[in-house]
Amino acid sequence: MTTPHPALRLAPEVAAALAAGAPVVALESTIISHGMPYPRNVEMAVEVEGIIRDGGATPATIAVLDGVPRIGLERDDLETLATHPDVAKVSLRDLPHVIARRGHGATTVASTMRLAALAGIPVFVTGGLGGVHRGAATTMDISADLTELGQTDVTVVSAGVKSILDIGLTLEVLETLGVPVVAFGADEFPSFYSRSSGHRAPLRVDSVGELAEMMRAKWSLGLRGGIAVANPVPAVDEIPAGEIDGLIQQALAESDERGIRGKDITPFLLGRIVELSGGRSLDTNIALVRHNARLGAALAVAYAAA
Ligand code: PSU
Ligand code: MN
Repeated sequence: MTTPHPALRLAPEVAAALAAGAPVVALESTIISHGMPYPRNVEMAVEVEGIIRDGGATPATIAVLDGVPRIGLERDDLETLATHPDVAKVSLRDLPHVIARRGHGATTVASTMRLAALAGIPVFVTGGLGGVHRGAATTMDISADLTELGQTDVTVVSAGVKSILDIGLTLEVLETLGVPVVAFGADEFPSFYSRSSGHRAPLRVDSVGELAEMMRAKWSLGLRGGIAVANPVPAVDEIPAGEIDGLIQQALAESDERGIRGKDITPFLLGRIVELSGGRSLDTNIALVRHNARLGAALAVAYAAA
């Protein structure tokens, strides 16, 4: 077991689970503060922690509160993240600043991965990964989620990459960075709201035992970095690509018109897609996070058992 970094504050149950070598699943907080509207965000956060417990693992939602990186939160903390007017979206580059000013920060996939690794947690569940934005050839807008996957030893379970991003280029960058990208139980790489993306998944795995084996194989060889597990949204919950694509195009056009840039782009697009879909995209988003939580808990259990 890795000794958790002393700058982190671990919830007692998370510290106990890690010390015992019991399964723990990390969860991010940008999805709460900047990815979903209140009160569905906090309801989702509480429910997902319950799903992870039911799956036999201890949930550890990660955020920065009053400048302290926290691993495992209380209900009140989740409420703060969902409602406080001044919660920064904190990617890797933002961590020193939010800590220095003793602020609140919701962590993205990149910063959650790093804090999870510093705590000694190898499995992390989220909704969607950041990636290469459309038009990145001129904007150079590529999420730090990708570079973090290239260097930090945490397996991230998501529902793939949204088509607000350039999915093909995202897969190319992950290949360059040496990140195994695995579709779970599918041949096609999923696109978050949809089971399809038009891109074949680089790798396919059908059992959590094999995923756990991959984690061991990768890290025992000293191959640094994460594994991206893409878990397709259940068919009953998906919004077919043909239906969501028009809304995504409209949201992208509006973000261009309004000159939205950088870290504000993803939250803007997600919010607009919820509005334009009449709330349907939010239902799908919550359904896929639940589905990922079940897989992540099973994976954490399988990896801890080995
Ligand atoms: N995709 C979602 N919901 C989210 C995000 C992405 O469906 O909440 C968040 C995640 O925290 C992800 C971040 O790590 O957006 C990526 O932001 P950026 O592109 O600015 O790195
Ligand atoms: Mn960006």
